Amino acid sequence: MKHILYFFTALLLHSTAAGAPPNILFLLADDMRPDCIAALGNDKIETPNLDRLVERGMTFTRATCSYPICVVSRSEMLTGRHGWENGVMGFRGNKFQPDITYWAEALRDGGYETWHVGKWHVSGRPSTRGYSDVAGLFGSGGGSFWKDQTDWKGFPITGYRGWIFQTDDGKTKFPKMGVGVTRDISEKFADAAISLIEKNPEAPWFCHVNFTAPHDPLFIPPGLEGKYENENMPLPGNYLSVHPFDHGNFDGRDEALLPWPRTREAVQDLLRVYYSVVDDMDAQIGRILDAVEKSGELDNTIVIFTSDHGMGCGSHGLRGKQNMYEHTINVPFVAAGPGIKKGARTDAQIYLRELYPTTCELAGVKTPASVTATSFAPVLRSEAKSHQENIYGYFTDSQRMIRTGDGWKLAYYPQIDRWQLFDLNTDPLEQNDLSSSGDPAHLKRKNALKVQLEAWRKDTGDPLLSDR
Ligand SMILES: [Ca+2]
Repeated sequence: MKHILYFFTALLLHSTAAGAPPNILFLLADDMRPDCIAALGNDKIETPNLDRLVERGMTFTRATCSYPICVVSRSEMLTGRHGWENGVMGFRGNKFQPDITYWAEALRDGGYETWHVGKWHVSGRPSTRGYSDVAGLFGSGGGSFWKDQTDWKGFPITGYRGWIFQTDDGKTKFPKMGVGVTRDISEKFADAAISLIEKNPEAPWFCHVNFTAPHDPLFIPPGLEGKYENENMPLPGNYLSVHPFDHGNFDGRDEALLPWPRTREAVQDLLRVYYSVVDDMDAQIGRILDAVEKSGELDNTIVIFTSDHGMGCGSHGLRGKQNMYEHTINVPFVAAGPGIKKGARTDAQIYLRELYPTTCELAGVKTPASVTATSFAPVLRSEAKSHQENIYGYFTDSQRMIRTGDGWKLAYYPQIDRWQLFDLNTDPLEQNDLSSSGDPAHLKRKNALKVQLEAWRKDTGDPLLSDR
């Protein structure tokens, strides 16, 4: 029956698409900086499986998350809408607006099997957001099984407290698989993804795998003890012990994970464990890719690897996300598969929420009317070199940002009326704020970007403007 249904759906929706619709394997890291893939220039970390993906596909060096916390970034991806448009904005509202067609719903309605694996961090359940099957679902609700835990350095855990593996309806919990993040959790997510891929259905599939790595709490994964040493961990080029001003999150949860000031030793020790967790996730991604290959579907599968946002890890004196700097607003982003050029790099500016219409286009599935994001499939097909002229970022009421295609960035901190202007072409690490340099050319640039940022905020309905 399933195949008959698929046949008719396929006739309706794929009649103009060339060849069989591709499977889509979406691998999402959690809080991973964009500079943690060996093949992209980090010789202190080992990521052989992501390296192979880089060789097989296209790397985006300016893929961005728009809003650097988990829930908002993921909600943008699932809806193909900006947070101010979908209702989940991390402040002043965290409820999806009605009449939204979700990413997996669109693909399911287009004839796809839609699978969810791993962390569930948005409202509803996978089955109410369009996923036809789940495995290794990890979500909140295990409080009664929770026992106090500390991370690798003995710090009491604040992230994923009482999260637990469970069924889609949340009624059955699996405490034996661990409560909260465990040392081998990436392996469990990979096991679950493999169990779905091995079903090898006739219909094309969309497999959405949400890892928790390398989000805190951090522990050295099994088998990696001693692999990374503190003294070999280079400090980020823009390391500072303290951020020069309160960017609006000094008292946030993430920033409490590392004492102020951030010492060199503490940052090195953090990176040692953070790299270990990325290394382990890479190995688990390798296992998932092996399973796709074994199923005979690798050549017809689009593999996308990215993260929901980046992370401070000592850059600019910040431990956490919740900032507009490149290490955090940017994400690692690699896509490989049919029609995508091998070993390609692009600096085209894209948003994570654009994955939704992009995958619909690649799958030959109609993009629903509720989606406002734009497909960057032309870039993936090497038909276009650029995409978004400007990228805009936001965080609560405290940060707004514009980054232009020619490499200028203006950040605004409304609560303290402070500006930062960076020329990313000459200052990619954002160490030289030009906003009050006294150079008339910089002032002219700043004013031009201010006008564009203000216009964007007005057009998209920045809730902060309604306070005026
Ligand atoms: Ca995250």
